[in-house]
Amino acid sequence: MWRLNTIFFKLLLISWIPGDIQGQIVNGTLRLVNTSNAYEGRLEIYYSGSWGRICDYGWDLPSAVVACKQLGFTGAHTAVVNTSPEGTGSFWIQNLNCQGTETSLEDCSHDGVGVINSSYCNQSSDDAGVLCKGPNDGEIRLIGYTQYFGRVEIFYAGEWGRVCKNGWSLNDAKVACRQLGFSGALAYWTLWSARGTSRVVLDQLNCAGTESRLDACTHGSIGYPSSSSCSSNSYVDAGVACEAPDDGELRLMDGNGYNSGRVEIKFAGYWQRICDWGWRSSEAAVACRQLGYSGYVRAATDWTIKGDTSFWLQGVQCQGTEANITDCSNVVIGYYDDYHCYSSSNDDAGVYCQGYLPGVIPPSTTTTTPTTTTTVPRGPRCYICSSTGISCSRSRNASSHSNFCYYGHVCYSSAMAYESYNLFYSSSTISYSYSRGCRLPSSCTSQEYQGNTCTGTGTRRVCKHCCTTDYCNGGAVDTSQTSNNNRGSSLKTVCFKVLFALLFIAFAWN
Ligand SMILES: *[C@@H]1O[C@H](CO)[C@@H](O)[C@H](O)[C@H]1NC(C)=O
Ligand SMILES: *[C@@H]1O[C@H](CO)[C@@H](O)[C@H](O)[C@H]1NC(C)=O
Ligand SMILES: *[C@@H]1O[C@H](CO)[C@@H](O)[C@H](O)[C@H]1NC(C)=O
Ligand SMILES: *[C@@H]1O[C@H](CO)[C@@H](O)[C@H](O)[C@H]1NC(C)=O
Ligand SMILES: *[C@@H]1O[C@H](CO)[C@@H](O)[C@H](O)[C@H]1NC(C)=O
Ligand SMILES: CC(=O)N[C@H]1CO[C@H](CO)[C@@H](O)[C@@H]1O
Repeated sequence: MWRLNTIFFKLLLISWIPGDIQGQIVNGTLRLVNTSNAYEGRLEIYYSGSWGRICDYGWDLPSAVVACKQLGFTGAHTAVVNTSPEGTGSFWIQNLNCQGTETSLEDCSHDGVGVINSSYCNQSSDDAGVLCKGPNDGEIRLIGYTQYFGRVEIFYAGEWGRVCKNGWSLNDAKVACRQLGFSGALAYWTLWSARGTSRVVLDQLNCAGTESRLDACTHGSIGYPSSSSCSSNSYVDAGVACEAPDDGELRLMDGNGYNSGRVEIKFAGYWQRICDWGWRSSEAAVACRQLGYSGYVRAATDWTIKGDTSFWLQGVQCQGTEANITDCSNVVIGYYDDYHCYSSSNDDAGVYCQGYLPGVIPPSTTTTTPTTTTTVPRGPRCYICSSTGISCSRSRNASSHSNFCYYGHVCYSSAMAYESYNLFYSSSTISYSYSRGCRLPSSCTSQEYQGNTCTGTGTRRVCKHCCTTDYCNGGAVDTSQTSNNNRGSSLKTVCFKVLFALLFIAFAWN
């Protein structure tokens, strides 16, 4: 009997939902009209047998909180004015002034039911609306290239929306990355190019940088960003690159597969290019060291095969003794200028490293590319690049980059012509690539500076030259030097076959 009473009492409680007793709607009941989702819309209130509008004159967040709670939500994010689409018919109340603790709107002070001043409540606009709180609000995710690198989306009103770039800064990016569980932010973007198509829900973020979530930062009205700069049809997405455990890793691409290539660097889980602007022997030395080679042969600019991503780095400045590229100065991630680094051009930094990675010996089937040797004429002039087979499609004005002299331009008197051979080994043959141009004496590698340095397997030898005086010496391949085996450590055949297979898998994977 007692139990039955309890159940009956519970049923009674459950059915005691204000506004609907036995199917009859009572004064003060609220409803959301014309909602695009379950959490927001225009408000209507019931009095004397009919639904009417609520005027947005006096409408504020405490009132919206009361309205949302009355509707069964936990609270409100935004008090919406001039709600669209607008309502039709008459307003019931205006000038609501809730404290936020009331249980229904009619408990709040207002000008009286049906008391409407048309100076404030225009029949063809001025509807009050709400965007109420829901579960998972404020969660964020990245849409882009990797889990660390993308444009930011944030969850409100039951769906993922976009974050507008206005006011977006590194501090905001730091908070976003921390909220995602990463240690910090490397860079931020205010013009993410693969823009989102969903609704822009948040803008004017202004984080101090110490918050643990984006929604704890100062921000604009949730769901109602500044209309002038955050149009959903525009490129307005805020983007971030968050710190990843393997930031700064290097790899060689589009080279001989063993010890040469253009250099790519990984940040935010994503491989991108390094621009050759400012790329000299000291940077090449660090890159080769970090990659695990015993040394470097030379730095290369304008790598013939260009990368197809953007650049992560430009103008990095190394002493030459650093362990990692990221230990060098001027490592500014993600920012490069179109003047020095064109994504669509061959502006990739490259290296020719010395030796091979431990245990890696190229198979004897390595293709060799015989190169004709040419005698280098004397004089401080660069060579017309078309004769070297290196693309000359870009004609940069050498005088605007005092440190560099590009192919096809006349050298300054202080620059020197050079001719350089790079060795590609196999167990039975040596092949080499060959390039020439002009550069400042200070950018010759130490080996080049010493003149002829010979390396080889002992059966055939190829040497390279760099100018040691104001003009080049004879550029013919010098076969007179004794050899200096350039291979990595000699391991047993079985061992290196396994390692080579691993290397092959690594390259295929990439
Ligand atoms: C409902 O509100 C109207 C307008 O204020 C009032 O005239 C009417 O008496 C109310 N009805 C009830 C049941 O409170
Ligand atoms: C409506 O508001 C205007 C402006 O505040 C005021 O001048 C006018 O007297 C008000 N009308 C009524 C009927 O209260
Ligand atoms: C109401 O607002 C609309 C649009 O702002 C305007 O065209 C109209 O003249 C206004 N009507 C009154 C009565 O103020
Ligand atoms: C250098 O970078 C590699 C990743 O390429 C990393 O494993 C290593 O710990 C770094 N070394 C130093 C000294 O920072
Ligand atoms: C390079 O630029 C300088 C100054 O802007 C100009 O005087 C010179 O003619 C240019 N040289 C070439 C080869 O375009
Ligand atoms: C309940 C309600 O007001 N529904 C309206 C939603 O908006 C459309 C037009 O936008 C109206 O036709 C409906 O009457």
